[in-house]
Amino acid sequence: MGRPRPSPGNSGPPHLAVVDEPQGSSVRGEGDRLLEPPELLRLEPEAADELLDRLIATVPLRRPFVGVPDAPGTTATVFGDTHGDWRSTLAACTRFLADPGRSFLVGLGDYIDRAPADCGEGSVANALYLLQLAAEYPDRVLLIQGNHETHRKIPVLPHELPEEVDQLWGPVEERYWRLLELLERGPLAATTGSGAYLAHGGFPLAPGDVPFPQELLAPTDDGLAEVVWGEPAASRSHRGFVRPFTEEELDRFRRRSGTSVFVRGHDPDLTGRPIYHGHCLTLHTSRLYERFGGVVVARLPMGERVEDCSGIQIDHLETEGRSYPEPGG
Ligand SMILES: [Mn+2]
Repeated sequence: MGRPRPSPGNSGPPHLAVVDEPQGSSVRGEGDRLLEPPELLRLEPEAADELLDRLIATVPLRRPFVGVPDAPGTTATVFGDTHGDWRSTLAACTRFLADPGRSFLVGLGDYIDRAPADCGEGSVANALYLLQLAAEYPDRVLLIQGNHETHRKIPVLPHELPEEVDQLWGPVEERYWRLLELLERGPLAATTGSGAYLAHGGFPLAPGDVPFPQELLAPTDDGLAEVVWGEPAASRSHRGFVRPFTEEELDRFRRRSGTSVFVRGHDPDLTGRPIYHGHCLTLHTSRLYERFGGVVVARLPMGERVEDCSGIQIDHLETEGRSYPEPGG
């Protein structure tokens, strides 16, 4: 355990605030350890407040766009929407934790809301578990925001996080706001030196003359919506909130961003199915949607260049097709 890092502060909207660059130090104090989801669900209100205090002091505040440089010999475990299914999150994180020095963990957003019954207040447990990892491994873990994390900017339904917080620790609204603020510290999008663009839904459709990556570092309201709510025209689950992107638009975005493949979440019906000639891959990592394509994560090379989805391995997690006893039951 090292010296605790200074708080990134909260003087403005997280997306606009100055980033606290990761320093790589361990952030837990003496006796602190990674709390597993079942333990998180048993925390007393005071202990929950202490954990939130610690996370607020230590979870890195990212810029809206993060470029992860080449990291030869490493891979990233990339997971899609977990929606409170912390049992699947644990299975994904186990792969990362097996060798954190030579791997990365990237979440594509939507960590909360719609939790399975066998996960209890799963949004809270899932979020707090992942945030602990983001604090512990600041140079290895990225929690990209989905359209459920940007609820304050663009309201989403269902949004069950506030009720879950009340259910666990009583009606103290402050805890919900603190937890949501922590989830807002993740970037909206990232690229890897190996050629992947990572975001929850899409990319800015009309950046005009704004050069990459400025379109993501300071997104317009439309650009933000297109990144977190974006969907390909090839998806059957059109929410219609933003105009779906075409293959030609993705090709243009790939050229201007210097990336070759887009890895995203958001649309269950496309789970594990490459589209647009192998240049767009959608992941879901929740049992809620497993009927569409399973509970999957991707192994993304972080060193050698990936030209399309054929360079990315898709793994089905052991939670697929399973149900578990309800926690505390
Ligand atoms: Mn989504």
